[in-house]
Amino acid sequence: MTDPLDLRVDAERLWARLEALGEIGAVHGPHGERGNARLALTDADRDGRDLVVGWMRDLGLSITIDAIGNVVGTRAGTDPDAAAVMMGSHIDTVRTGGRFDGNLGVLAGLEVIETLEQHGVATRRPVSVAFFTDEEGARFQPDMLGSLVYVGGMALEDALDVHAADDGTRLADELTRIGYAGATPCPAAHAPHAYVELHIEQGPVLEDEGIVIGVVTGVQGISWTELKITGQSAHAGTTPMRLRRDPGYVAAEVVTGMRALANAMGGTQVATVGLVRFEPNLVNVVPASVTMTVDLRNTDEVLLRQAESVFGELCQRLAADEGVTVERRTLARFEPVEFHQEMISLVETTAQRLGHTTRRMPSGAGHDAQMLARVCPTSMVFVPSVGGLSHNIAEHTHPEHVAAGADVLLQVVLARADTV
Ligand code: HGY
Ligand code: MN
Ligand code: MN
Repeated sequence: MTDPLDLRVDAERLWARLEALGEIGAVHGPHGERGNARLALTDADRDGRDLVVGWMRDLGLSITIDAIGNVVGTRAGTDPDAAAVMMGSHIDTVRTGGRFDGNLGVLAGLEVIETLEQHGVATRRPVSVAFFTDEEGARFQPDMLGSLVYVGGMALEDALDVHAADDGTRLADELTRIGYAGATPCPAAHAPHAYVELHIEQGPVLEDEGIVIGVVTGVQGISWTELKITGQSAHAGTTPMRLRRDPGYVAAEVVTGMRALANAMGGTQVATVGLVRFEPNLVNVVPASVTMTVDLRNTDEVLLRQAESVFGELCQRLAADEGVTVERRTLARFEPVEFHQEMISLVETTAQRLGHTTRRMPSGAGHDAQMLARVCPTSMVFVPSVGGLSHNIAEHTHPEHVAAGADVLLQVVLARADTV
């Protein structure tokens, strides 16, 4: 029998599953890019869920689906009362997503379990793999919604009653429609013993520095705001500039103002306007209203609050100058999260034992791990993103890095699950 410390995943089997899941909601680009569009609770998300649940069933896992649609597959340990070591991530994607964001963490978790099964490795603790509902938050805000409910950070009723930003669809209705309104209560009755998530970095750092494994120390703070700017619709030709109350102009000032804010603050401050919707959106009509979103992030909570207050002051000044109203709605607000020191060190020493280069780093992106960190010792393993690209159908991670990340995940899980 192989010494558990020498166990490695079956990289081809893992890659084949990534390819298979990547065919669901596949998006093909003009230069051979192969991405994914599986917005939360759409038919494509349902099909992806069905595929992964089928693989869980094939592995003989006990499967739970909870009331917000989180799915957990568990391989029994020798001690039925022991809390599980959990791996996981998400399989919903943004509309222009890649095949690795989230998918890698879930399928690598499945691969770890299959490797244990294949080699007859028994563990005292159960080992589970989860995919959480609506991690992206692109359709239903906030992001990490499913894992937030899972850990008790958002009331189930409030989450079920979230309406999609674009067409107003109610989350609970979509969950029922795709057949994933589960019977298992949430928040979860028991916290995992530990949680570890493999994820692509989604940025340029590891690739730029030639490092294979990112040892993730935490997640930066996230602030999502929706603005509804209301002015006066008017004729584009007859209305003198001095009489205009143009929400489109205010929106443009917010876009450039956020870029200027991030540049002025420097450090880890980032600012993004990803959504702008004009009404009535016609060539010869001064807009009546504009709906837009602002995504601000910083690793430092004090600086993030500073950025938010500069943003708020800009909105007030623009509203007064242009004679429009600006209504603000918070879509997501999460403070920076520090992961568990022992788990961080375990990822680091494990990766180094396997011969991989490592560097410690915070995550610029939000992850389900930042919610699990509220209830159990948690850390993450990053692998490089080619060109630092993600939330782009060209997203790619080299097969050898996928295998390296999955092997680190396997060995971290074995270290916490107590092999017998
Ligand atoms: O927005 C994020 O950071 C994540 O992709 N939900
Ligand atoms: Mn992700
Ligand atoms: Mn993402």
